[in-house]
Amino acid sequence: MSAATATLAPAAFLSRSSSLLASAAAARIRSSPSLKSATSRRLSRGLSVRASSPSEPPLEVCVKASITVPNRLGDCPFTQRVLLTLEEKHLPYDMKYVDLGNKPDWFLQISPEGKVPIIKLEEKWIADSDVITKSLEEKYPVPSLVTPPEKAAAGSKIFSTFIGFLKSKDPNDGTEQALLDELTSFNDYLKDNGPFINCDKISAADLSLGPKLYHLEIVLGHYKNWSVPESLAYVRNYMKSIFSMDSFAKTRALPEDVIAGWRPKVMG
Ligand SMILES: N[C@@H](CCC(=O)N[C@@H](CS)C(=O)NCC(=O)O)C(=O)O
Repeated sequence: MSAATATLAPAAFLSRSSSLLASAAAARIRSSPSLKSATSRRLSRGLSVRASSPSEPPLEVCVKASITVPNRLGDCPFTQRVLLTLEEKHLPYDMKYVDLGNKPDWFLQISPEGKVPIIKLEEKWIADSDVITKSLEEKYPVPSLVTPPEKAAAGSKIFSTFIGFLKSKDPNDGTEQALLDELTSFNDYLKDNGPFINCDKISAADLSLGPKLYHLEIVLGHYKNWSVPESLAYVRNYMKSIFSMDSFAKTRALPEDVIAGWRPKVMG
């Protein structure tokens, strides 16, 4: 496999400092999340027990490559969801950057639909962030990221209404209002149940929604000079909290990639 790879391992496996190692075969970056997030998370969620053994090899994940910087993670919210899940479960992983504009043969052989993310679990490549995150939860149940089923739909229509508004060329077609309605309903939900979807516990639904809200903020700001209204303070605080998590900072795309990635949808 000729893809550039980046190995990321959790703090407990590595020292606090990050180091850049280059090899002739691949650019291999080892870094660690700060101890701060793991410690504060442990304090707020109780004692966490590692489900994987430190001797287990890193999990292989195919991710979208950046189109603006070589050998860097690109702008796929579904990929970030999977990486956030790995980070929050303290599982080491190896990223293989895939140029989606020119998909290599090795990738098409393991991902017949040609989509990222895909992950190798028990020698089998698994596609789709829904399936992947469920499989990770089953195989590595501790720490649990399960969202209680009755809460799992909170905020789930924001992404589709965001895309509707982004693509719209008619300011009076109701797409902005549709997005505002969904954001308002999520704001009300957070007011009663927050600060996260499952009270004070980060869970799978936040790890799915967070990257989508990150795209929303960057793309609507850039293409429509639009931002989440200040009156929706619970949503704005939610976004701020999620975007400032160490795991989020470590797995987020560059704003330039997010803007470039959505350009065809805006222009199309
Ligand atoms: N439902 C899939 C969606 C994955 C997806 O659409 N990935 C995009 C990148 S963000 C992709 O690989 N697109 C490549 C293509 O369609 O050619 C998931 O949740 O993983």
